[in-house]
Amino acid sequence: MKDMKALSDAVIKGDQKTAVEVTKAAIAEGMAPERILTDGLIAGMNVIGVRFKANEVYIPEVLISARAMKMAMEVLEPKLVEAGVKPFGKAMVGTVQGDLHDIGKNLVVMMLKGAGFEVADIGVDVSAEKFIEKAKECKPQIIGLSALLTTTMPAMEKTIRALKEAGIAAKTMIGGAPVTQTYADKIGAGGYAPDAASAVDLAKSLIN
Ligand code: B12
Repeated sequence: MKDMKALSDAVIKGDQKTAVEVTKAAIAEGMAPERILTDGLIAGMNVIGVRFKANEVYIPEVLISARAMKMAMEVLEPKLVEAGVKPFGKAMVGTVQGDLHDIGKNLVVMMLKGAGFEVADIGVDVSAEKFIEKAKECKPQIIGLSALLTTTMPAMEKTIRALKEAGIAAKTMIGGAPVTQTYADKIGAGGYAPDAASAVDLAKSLIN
């Protein structure tokens, strides 16, 4: 049986080729897709999340690891669907209206996927109306809002208010360089996280 440590190590190192090869070999050997996902891919991304929070690795390493995970997921995903494996939770993430910054938002999306969430990335410059429309379509448990400009922070408040008024039951979480816990409390967001790894912990705590 393929050793899942080899897969998690490949994700940690960002070694796409090995990650894909080990995933294919494990599937060929009949290993349960859920085990490949949990003990291999998610385990590797968890390590990256912990190191990122501790400033032991930086954005480029996270992106490279996420890319290796993504390539292996392309091989594994049909098997997970066949096996009826349910995602850990459903999230939707977007950058609010007027704001085009997406590097941080993309990292949050990648880390959530790495933690086993099914994630709808609804892009940048997303109006409150579009958040509502997409939430009705995707039915997420968690909605993440990102803003990098002080001038677009009020769009977070507007969006959260509009989501509540539209009866969307999902929990909201916000983030981005100018955002704080105090601001999250002020606008009635479900939570705030300072980085992508903490966003995963927050999303998990919000759905539990
Ligand atoms: C890259 C960048 C750009 C790129 C964006 C490219 C892209 N595809 O994203 C470009 C060149 C397009 C750009 C444009 C502008 N920018 Co700019 N930009 C930056 C810069 C240098 C880096 C931002 C970044 O990507 N950081 C790295 C990521 C990983 O960090 P992050 O976004 O904070 O995300 C982390 C956390 O915040 C958190 N997080 C993020 N989102 C979320 C969401 C959730 C739900 C959660 C839980 C967590 C979370 O997790 C992430 C990962 O750990 C910053 C300066 C800086 N050092 O922050 C300025 C900065 C944000 N920009 C600024 C400005 C002013 C602009 C412009 C107005 C410039 C202009 N005059 O045209 C335009 C605005 C365009 C627009 N309408 O959005 C200012 C904002 C000042 C302010 N106080 O509002 C900054 C701070 C630069 C400065 N010092 O003046 N920018």
